[in-house]
Amino acid sequence: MSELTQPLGAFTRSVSGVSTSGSSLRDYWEGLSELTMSRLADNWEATTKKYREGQRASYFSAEFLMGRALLNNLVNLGLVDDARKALEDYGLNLTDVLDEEPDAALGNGGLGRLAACFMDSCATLNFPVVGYGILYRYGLFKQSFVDGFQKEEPDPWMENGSPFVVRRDSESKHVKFADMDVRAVPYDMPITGYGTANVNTLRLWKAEPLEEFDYDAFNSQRFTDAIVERERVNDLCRVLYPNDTTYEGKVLRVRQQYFFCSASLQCLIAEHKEAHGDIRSFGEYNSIQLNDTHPVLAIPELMRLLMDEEGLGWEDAWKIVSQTFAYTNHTVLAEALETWETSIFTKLFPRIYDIVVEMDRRFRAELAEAGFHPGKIEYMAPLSGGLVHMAWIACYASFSINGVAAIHSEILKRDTLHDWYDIWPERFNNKTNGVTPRRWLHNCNPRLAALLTEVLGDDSWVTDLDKLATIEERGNADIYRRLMEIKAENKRDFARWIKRRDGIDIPTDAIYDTIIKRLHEYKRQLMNALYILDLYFRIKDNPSMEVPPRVFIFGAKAAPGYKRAKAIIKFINEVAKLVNNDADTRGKITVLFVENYNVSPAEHIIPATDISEQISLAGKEASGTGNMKFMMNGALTLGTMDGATVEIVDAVGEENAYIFGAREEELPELRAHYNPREQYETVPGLKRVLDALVDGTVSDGGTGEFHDLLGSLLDGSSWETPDVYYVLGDFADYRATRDRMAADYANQEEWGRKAWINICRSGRFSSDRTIADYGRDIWGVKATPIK
Ligand code: 6GP
Repeated sequence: MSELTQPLGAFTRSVSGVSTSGSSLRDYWEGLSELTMSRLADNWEATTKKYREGQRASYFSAEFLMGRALLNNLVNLGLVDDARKALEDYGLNLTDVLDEEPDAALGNGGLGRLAACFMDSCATLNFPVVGYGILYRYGLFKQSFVDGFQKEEPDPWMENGSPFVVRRDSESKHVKFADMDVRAVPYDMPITGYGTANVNTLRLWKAEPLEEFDYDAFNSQRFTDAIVERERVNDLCRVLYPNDTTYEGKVLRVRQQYFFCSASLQCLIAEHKEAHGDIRSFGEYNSIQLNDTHPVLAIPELMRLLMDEEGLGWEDAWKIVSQTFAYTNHTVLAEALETWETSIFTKLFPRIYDIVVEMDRRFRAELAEAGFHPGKIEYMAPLSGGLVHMAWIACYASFSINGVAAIHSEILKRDTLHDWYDIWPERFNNKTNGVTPRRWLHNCNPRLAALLTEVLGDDSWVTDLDKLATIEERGNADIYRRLMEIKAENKRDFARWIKRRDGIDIPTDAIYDTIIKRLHEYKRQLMNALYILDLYFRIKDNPSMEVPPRVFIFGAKAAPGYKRAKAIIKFINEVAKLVNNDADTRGKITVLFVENYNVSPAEHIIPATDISEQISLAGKEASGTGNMKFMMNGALTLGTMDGATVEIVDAVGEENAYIFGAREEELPELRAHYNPREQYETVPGLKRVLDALVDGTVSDGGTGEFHDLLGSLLDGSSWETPDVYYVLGDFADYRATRDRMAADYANQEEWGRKAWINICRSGRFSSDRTIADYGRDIWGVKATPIK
């Protein structure tokens, strides 16, 4: 009997309220989760106490795409084997129980998942860093396909509470808007690290009415008024906005941003005063990292708190503010630089608006004094054209401004934030993203993890991924063969998983070629689908054509209001229907669009993948982090020179990756002479697949969406140049490179060798490296182990 059998039974009975024999899998999940929480409680408290004493950092983010917590915590606490045995004693298996956990999908994509990897690394490095965000009731929508179209449904991820969040009533704060007062209640999530006793905190705020009911209204029969008011407050945290680049529901969005920034700052100020007495030293002890512009309201809010609540003057407050904030930009897409109508500010928080006005006045004066051109000042000012420019406020107030991959940081300096770079070059720096090797290698790919541990002789790579570089030279034919065998077993696991989840059969003896990321035109999932359709036609032309069997895997959500992205989803599903059901291609090429893509599906897909598609138009993908996860798991990259893929290629060498397409620096010249109609006429295969959009080969269900897709590629419109993302321009090279890559797969030993090199050189893409860089260069924090 496992040491955990008795306590597991007790916790399960207590959550289910019945005997263990009557408990459901879900009850066991909850029981095991509660048990896990009980094991980390003391260290969590000790860590929280200890961090309050010294230099610390806070990570402000509107999104944390955490995924599941239980396995991660069991691994970190060293409890996996005990838990497995304890469950066996009740006739259950761990995998089934883990599968009961809903994903905490409190983020859209890259930026939110990055925040989650950062939390993991901060804990593992014993860094005094707390994450602050919002406890959304509904995470990113649940996606299903109905007749190939994306349908969205709410994702209530913790309707009955969650064992991994702890409500801390006593630390509630009061957040005031001009039109409502709310109570901000913190819900804390423990963040365990690997190989450490430290337990860090992610603090998520929930909005509640100050009083459950307005009793006057209630008693005077205005019952509905009381309810309405209550619901207005509850609306605040109801839903995560399902957009990662543009925003809707503006007023509510701004309200959410202010809400969590204000509550978090109040909390930091109170803690600072308790530890150090004097508010004036706040900036010396605190750094706040702004995860894109969503938390930028923290800047005027900290000014307000320092002046109105702490009694400082503008200069003193500004000095603290400019010691405190650091800003990370996550995209160069122009539509993502948030601006808000000033009317939203005056309506929600006139005092914050006043502060922004004063910030604007001072900024303009400073620049005028320094002799800047009035036109430039007008462009850069926090307030202009009736809008508040959040990114400009961030650049003005922050001591550090960083991009998330080398090429991206260069583009920021050259284009997006060029004017700021001119004035404050010393603020700019690069922090190439990373991913946690715990979740994305050790936990999701146990077979590969075991091989790495065996070859290295210990598992120190789990917290020091650079160690893998030392075993590269031990690669040999036997290792490459074992690597390919592990991949094959992972494919069989994946096939079983998708069969069980969605009832879909896929071949396992095939190349798995994957694109998983938000659906966006710049990421060019459309180019991928066009290739598949072209390959389909080529096989139809010549049914005896020798092709290695391939499974093309897609996973993507489209923002509900992003029509063209949804049209691309429908198109991919149509291509899947065509290809999967044709006798000439069945078994040779299979298209699988994994519904409701999320963190947990990624953990199954990535270890099984051979080819990592990173095919954005060069210059558009800030970094990408999926590219790193694939590399660590031995997939080879098929990609453009974009984002962090550039650095992956730098690490492994062009000969160990498949690179195609226009380079970012070539594009202006190429664009100047670009004519997509000419591509359509001359590039082999292109005319046929583009015609297929509208000639009845595939159907958009009478919506006209495929006509629009075709039009966007060939003709553009009055507001859009044709083929903005150069799909037809890069197609020929993509096709040739992808064909070559598939052919190369036949040489398994050589493929295994390349995969090995990719794995062994993935060290610099560990988020431990990234966080060590942030800690040293920006936050000035040190490892603070409690033991
Ligand atoms: C994403 C970027 O698109 C992606 O390239 C990057 O890897 C990721 O951030 C993490 O840095 N951006 C977002 O998710 C976003 O919402 C506003 O940008």
